[in-house]
Amino acid sequence: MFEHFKRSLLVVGLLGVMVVATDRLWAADRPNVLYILCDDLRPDALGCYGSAHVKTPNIDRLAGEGVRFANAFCTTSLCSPSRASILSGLYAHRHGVRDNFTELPGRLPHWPGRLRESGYVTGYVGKWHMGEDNDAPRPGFDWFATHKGQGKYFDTEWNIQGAGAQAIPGYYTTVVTDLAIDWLKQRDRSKPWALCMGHKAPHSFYTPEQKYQHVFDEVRVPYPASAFKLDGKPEWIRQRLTTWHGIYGPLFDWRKTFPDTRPEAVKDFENMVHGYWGTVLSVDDSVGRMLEYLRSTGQLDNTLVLFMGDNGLLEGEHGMVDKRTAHEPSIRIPIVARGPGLPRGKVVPEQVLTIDIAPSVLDLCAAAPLPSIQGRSWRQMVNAGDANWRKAWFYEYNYEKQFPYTPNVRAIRTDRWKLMRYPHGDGSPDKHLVELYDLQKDPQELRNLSGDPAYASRRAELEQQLTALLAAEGLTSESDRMPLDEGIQSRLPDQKIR
Ligand SMILES: [Ca+2]
Repeated sequence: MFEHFKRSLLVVGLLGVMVVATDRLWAADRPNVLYILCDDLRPDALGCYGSAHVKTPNIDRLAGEGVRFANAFCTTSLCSPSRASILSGLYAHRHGVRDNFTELPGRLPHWPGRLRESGYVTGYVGKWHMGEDNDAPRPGFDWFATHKGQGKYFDTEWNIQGAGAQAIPGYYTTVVTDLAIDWLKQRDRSKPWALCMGHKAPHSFYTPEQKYQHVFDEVRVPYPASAFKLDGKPEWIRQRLTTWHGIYGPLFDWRKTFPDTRPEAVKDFENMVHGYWGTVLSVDDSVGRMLEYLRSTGQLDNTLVLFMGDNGLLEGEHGMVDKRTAHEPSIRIPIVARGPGLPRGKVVPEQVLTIDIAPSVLDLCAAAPLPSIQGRSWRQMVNAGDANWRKAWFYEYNYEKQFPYTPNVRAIRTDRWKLMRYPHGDGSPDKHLVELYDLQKDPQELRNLSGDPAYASRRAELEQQLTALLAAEGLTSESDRMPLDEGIQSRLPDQKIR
């Protein structure tokens, strides 16, 4: 009897060693992955990126204990195309999601799917936003919880694992966090996990939680100076001022009577920005809850936590709201990462892109890379530097008939310069003025140098470099297809796609 008990103890002991060994294996080169995606989050709405007003202690802590990318960009500043780029490592012209109504192709390889093939259990919870009317589970995930379209800040109808839409009462950011933690509690514990959280916040229409509705009441928010410095800029920027995407327009419904160019109408703009900031406070609470869950379950240090936004957002700069253009506020995104394989407390100045996320995550998790993608892993660059890291890249956006407020855009951004072209779409010469900025001397893009003879050779050089970058990806004036630019229109977008 006693011998049997001793043998049992030995077996239990051995099992214990095996479990510990498996845990150690994950900790060494198979970290868990918590990926947190925000919608339309400007870096400067976070404390760690310099916000004077929005307090985000949890996201700041993540940055302080990990890596903060100071120059991170999206390759197309539009929700669905950018989300598809983050997942696949491809530009929009390759993955094919060119507007907000196109489904991610089911057979397109993406990084969570590749992690699943390499032995991870994978989950997705939150806003997916590729394929507007589809809330069904997508390929590559063991567990999938989403909703149709944009979701709502309150009482969204969730479809969990394809069980059918059912409203869950409460604030979106809180509910998505509850669902995420519930899944982590009941997941398959025999494997490392990768969980993607898609926040709705801080996407318009900006509705903060009740407790954060009045936090910024005393903060005055004027239109930015660049809104009044439009001399030397293309005419379409002036035409945009009074549209759905201009500062004198409806401001996503914050302004009831429009266009309104009166100085006192800035109050509507201020209210809009206050609302936007308020939604970010709840995101920070969510990050805090997730980090505390990981810490309290002993998983914080073997989990790669990656926090980012899908695209930038114009908040009055150049008289614009929304995104889509290649101006700095439209293309800048926050990326903060913490975990195994990454330094602590480092700020990375190199230019990194949405398309780098897939190869970087797979690299950090020792999973096989995705074939023939366009992004690059920054793991080595972040840790040891990389003299060959990119110094220039191109940006692409295609004119949308449903949102006729931005022309076709092909732009190049180097470490110092930016040149934006607005192709007409039929191969004929560009009809809009080119924009050229010296980002070192003029980071706010106030002075368009494209017509200045002193910069003629710089302009020619950047135009050639842009053509070469596009050609390297197979995009020539014949093969780079885009819609015909039908000009800036004053009509509002259809009610159901706002
Ligand atoms: Ca977005």
